[in-house]
Amino acid sequence: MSRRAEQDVPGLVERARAGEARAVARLISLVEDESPLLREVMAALAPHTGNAQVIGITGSPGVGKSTSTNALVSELRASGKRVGVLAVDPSSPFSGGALLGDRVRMQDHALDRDVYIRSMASRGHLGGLAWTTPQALRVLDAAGCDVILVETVGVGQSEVEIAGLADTTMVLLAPGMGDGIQAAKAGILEIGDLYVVNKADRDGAEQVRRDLRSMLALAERPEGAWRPPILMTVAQKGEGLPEVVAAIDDHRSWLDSSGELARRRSRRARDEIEAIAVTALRSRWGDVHGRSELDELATAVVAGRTDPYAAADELLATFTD
Ligand SMILES: Nc1nc2c(ncn2[C@@H]2O[C@H](COP(=O)(O)OP(=O)(O)OP(=O)(O)O)[C@@H](O)[C@H]2O)c(=O)[nH]1
Ligand SMILES: [Mg+2]
Repeated sequence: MSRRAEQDVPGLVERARAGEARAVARLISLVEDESPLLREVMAALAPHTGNAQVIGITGSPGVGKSTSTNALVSELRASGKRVGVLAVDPSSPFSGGALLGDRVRMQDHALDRDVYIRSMASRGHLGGLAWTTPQALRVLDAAGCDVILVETVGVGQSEVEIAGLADTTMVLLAPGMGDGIQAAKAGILEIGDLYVVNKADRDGAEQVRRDLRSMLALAERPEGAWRPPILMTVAQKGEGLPEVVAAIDDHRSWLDSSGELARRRSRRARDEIEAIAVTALRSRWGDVHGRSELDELATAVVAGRTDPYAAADELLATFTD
């Protein structure tokens, strides 16, 4: 793509909407690079978003997220859906390569025009997925993806974040990963809309399912609340995947009928606005002549010349000037 074509935002958006993979790739690169063009990109994309169903897939390293994603893509393609896949690595500062999905590449779908696969780092100036992922989702959504699968490894806060980004969050577990009892600790019991025990061909899968079922049973759920199902799969062989797709569809119907879809999406938009606003604030407080306003105020607080409340007021006042 010529330099000029790379900068031509309306042209790029038009080509991305027509399903041109290179234009989609370029737009996502602009997101990753936090390009100054992003503002224009997001404005051009906005009228074309809101159609894609976003499915988060999370779980410990090696449980089979990429294998399951690959198998899910096959199922979804069989029903004629256009699919986007984002593999987000919240910890890596690198981008563009195969990060997650290293062990299993999704080569089955490499030549399919209606599947768009991308690995992405989340440098996260605000940490984790907050900044880049929602914008990459917008690109794929506007590019006409019916479903977007977001694979992210469940470490630290990231599984909680993915729950904020997705319409449906699928938590994967597998036997032999110490997942059974760990699940409670990792906080995954609150975030799953569906639970999948993968590697059902291995010993211990049934035990993981039983443990999970008894832990989920302890959660109090109000009348009419969604009750997360537990499914068993052998992702390598595609076994159990049609049932997973059916459960995703059931969850989608519940999201629509309960009004939860609208609530989740508006919460997501709120988080996104907040992330952008906070980033803008932070950049205003950034270093000016080697020392930031914030540093000056911190020094004053430490020295007892002012207190943190007054300092915060002073910081905010720099915006209304
Ligand atoms: N026995 C068995 N092995 C599986 C199954 N699904 C995946 N695997 C294997 O488990 C390993 C890890 O699979 P991945 O799909 O790469 O797992 P992942 O969760 O994406 O891994 P990371 O991205 O590194 O966190 C691979 O060697 C897979 O072939 C399954 O159903 N049964
Ligand atoms: Mg993977």
